[in-house]
Amino acid sequence: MAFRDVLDIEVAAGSGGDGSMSFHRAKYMEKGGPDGGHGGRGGSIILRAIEGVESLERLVGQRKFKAENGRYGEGRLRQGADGQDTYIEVPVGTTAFDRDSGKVIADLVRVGQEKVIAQGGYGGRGNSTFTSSTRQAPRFAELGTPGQKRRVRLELRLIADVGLVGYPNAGKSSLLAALSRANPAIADYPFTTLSPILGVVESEDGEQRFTMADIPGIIEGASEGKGLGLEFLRHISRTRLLVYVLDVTRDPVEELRQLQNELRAYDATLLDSVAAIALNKTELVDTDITAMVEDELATFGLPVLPVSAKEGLGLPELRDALFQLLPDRELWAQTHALEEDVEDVREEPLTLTFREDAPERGAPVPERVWEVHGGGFEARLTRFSRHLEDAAEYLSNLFKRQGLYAALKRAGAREGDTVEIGTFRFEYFNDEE
Ligand SMILES: Nc1nc2c(ncn2[C@@H]2O[C@H](COP(=O)(O)OP(=O)(O)OP(=O)(O)O)[C@@H](O)[C@H]2O)c(=O)[nH]1
Ligand SMILES: [Mg+2]
Repeated sequence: MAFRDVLDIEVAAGSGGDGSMSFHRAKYMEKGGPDGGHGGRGGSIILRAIEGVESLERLVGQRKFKAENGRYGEGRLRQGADGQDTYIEVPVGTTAFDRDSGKVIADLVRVGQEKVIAQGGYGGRGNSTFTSSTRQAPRFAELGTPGQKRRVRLELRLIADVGLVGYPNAGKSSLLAALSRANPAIADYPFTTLSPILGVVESEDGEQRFTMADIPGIIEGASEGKGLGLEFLRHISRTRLLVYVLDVTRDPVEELRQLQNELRAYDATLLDSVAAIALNKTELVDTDITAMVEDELATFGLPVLPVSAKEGLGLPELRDALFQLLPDRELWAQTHALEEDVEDVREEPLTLTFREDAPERGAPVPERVWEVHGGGFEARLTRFSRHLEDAAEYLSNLFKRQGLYAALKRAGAREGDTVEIGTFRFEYFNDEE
């Protein structure tokens, strides 16, 4: 199975069902009361993190996800059924971005974690809701609202505690194999590792463990696309500890300098990570050579651990050092949490625009008109677009309660002025004076 760590999908939540406009009917009864039920809620699209799927590959083939619409309400106060939610199962470590805004909308770091990425619409209320002492037979009901639609990018970042970085052939995979039960391909040609591999490293007493990620080798110029490029650095962008793996027989100081340059080009904050150096293949050189290289590497200010993945030298010391150095998960999370987009549906602020329309034929004065935008009033209207005329009185009372009349008054509206919201027009009055 190919390893896939980025996938673009489209999601559409279900619409809410419309409320019903209905009147009770019974034998021997002329006309009963309103009994239109509410529409059901639209289904949402929910991401759920599951274990053990290392790649997004499973999802390929399905790029569009839709959730069920809510059913409409019916007479006899029957409420429409809610639409079913649609779950998309993704590997732990998946981050979802809104492709249009670029914002992070979900960041799943624990198995079982769920996040709604497209909200289902609301069901409309049936006409039975809108009765009042003066309105006993409302001939209107509310429409459901549309479900949220989004273009989403899913990105998988392995959630490993420790990340191995180094030039090709430095022995990263050999180290992972020596420290864990993982079984990565190991060979003496560059770019043996083509996709990230995870292993679990246990402490000697078996009490503690951390996960370690082995990623493809990085070379000078990777930031310009040389070798396999830097894309795989995404998977170590969230590790708490970086281990630079260097081959003592090459030029470790120069290689580390170049590695850090490439990391900096990808994401400069990577260089702030807690890090250590595993100086590998030390069985191939004299101990004084290793000691000399260790001295030279001291200028980087990082702990240096001489090892031989092949011969098993220095491995217990390396492992113990990594357990010691690994930053506390909770503390780390506090400073590295991705910002989540809180999905509050922000209403546009209310604006009132005044204009004078030319007087109608025969009328003595121009018509004074107030255009209303924002404040949620237009959205409210569209929910009654089917029975706008019948709902007019209800709506103008509602808008009054919601402060529209007060705002108009402050802006200088006079009795008899026309208020215009989209295509809906009504006369302004102020019965409180
Ligand atoms: N002599 C010696 N050879 C080693 C040691 N560690 C790894 N090797 C050899 O170095 C070669 C590369 O090892 P890998 O573990 O595949 O290296 P890598 O860093 O994962 O390489 P890429 O996946 O290509 O980036 C293999 O032939 C290993 O057997 C060591 O400690 N001593
Ligand atoms: Mg490898």
